[in-house]
Amino acid sequence: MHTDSHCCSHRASDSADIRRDWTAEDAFALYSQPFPDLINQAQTVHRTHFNPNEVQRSTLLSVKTGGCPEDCAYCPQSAHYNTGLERHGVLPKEVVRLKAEQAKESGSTRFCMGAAWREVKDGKDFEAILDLVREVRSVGLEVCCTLGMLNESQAQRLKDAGCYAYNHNLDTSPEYYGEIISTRTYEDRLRTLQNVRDAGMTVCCGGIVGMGEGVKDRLGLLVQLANQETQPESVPINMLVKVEGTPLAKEDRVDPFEFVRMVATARIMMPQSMVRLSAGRMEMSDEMQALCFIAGANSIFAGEKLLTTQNPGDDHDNKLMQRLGMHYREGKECATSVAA
Ligand code: SAM
Ligand code: DTB
Ligand code: SF4
Repeated sequence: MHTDSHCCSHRASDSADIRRDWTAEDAFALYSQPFPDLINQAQTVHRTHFNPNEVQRSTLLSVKTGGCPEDCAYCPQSAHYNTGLERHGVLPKEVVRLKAEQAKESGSTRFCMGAAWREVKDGKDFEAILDLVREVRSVGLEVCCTLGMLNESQAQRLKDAGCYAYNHNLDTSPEYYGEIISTRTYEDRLRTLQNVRDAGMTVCCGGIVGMGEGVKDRLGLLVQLANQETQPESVPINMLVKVEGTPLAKEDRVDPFEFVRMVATARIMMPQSMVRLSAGRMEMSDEMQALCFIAGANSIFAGEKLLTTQNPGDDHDNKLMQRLGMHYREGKECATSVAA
């Protein structure tokens, strides 16, 4: 039976069924099973740890948009590509508070603030972000930030301001990484993840499917995530949003079954993590999303916008939940359990 103890994407402690010695062969053996066997295994694992009918919601807000010096080939916010995006500096506190209140009102339990930075730099902008973290925390939402690379003291200051989780994706396998990003290394990413852990924040770390990578790279990412000393509490699985002007704008469409296989494999390898069905839902049919939930996805981004691109919105999502007889996770326990 599932337990209800997984408030706010947080687990109290790892249990014995968490393996951290996955090999590429193990992952491939899971992934390549006959589809019904794979789904059955993933759903069985899912039911052991979670309510299979429940989905948690997070709301994203881009608090600093565009003009990023990194060259991530998928990203509309990179200054290396002309995507026609309107840039803005760190948003005022009043604007962010209003968005956070609306997010809470609509049923989100987590509010994730993103900045198009390569790394956090000490100074005015970081002080403004710390202020935003305190403000959103005071609304009674779990706060998550995604700001690029962080050093140890910056991670500690974020944590002390009330930031609960930090999103920092590995995106793909170490082998394929250089095809997608040249301005930073896999090791840079791992170092920030360690700083986040050491500061006591929870880790949100996942990747993107559909960037021209092979199955080996997708599974290489999952092996990296699952073999970490502590598995990430949240694992966002994004399907590439193809944005005009980026080098990946013309990539082939991902086979929906391949994507569902990826979700199911993530669920089996990281049994206690929240698996978040992240970017790309505009291109997914309701049936494909339902398959992802059955395969163990138990979180989504809510609202009409991700950071800069479109997302299905509450009306659509609420209808889907209703048709599936599923429900959203309530946020009440959350606000008390993460009191700063
Ligand atoms: N600049 C910070 C960083 O890179 O960590 C934070 C913001 S960045 C936009 C957050 C994540 O969004 C990226 O790591 C990537 O996985 C995801 N992302 C960005 N553009 C995407 C796209 N077009 N499709 C799918 N996921 C995307
Ligand atoms: C994640 O893995 N996906 C979210 C969140 N973490 C920050 C971001 C998706 C961004 C999609 C492109 C955009 O809207 O700019
Ligand atoms: Fe986009 Fe983040 Fe890469 Fe900057 S670092 S280009 S915001 S994904």
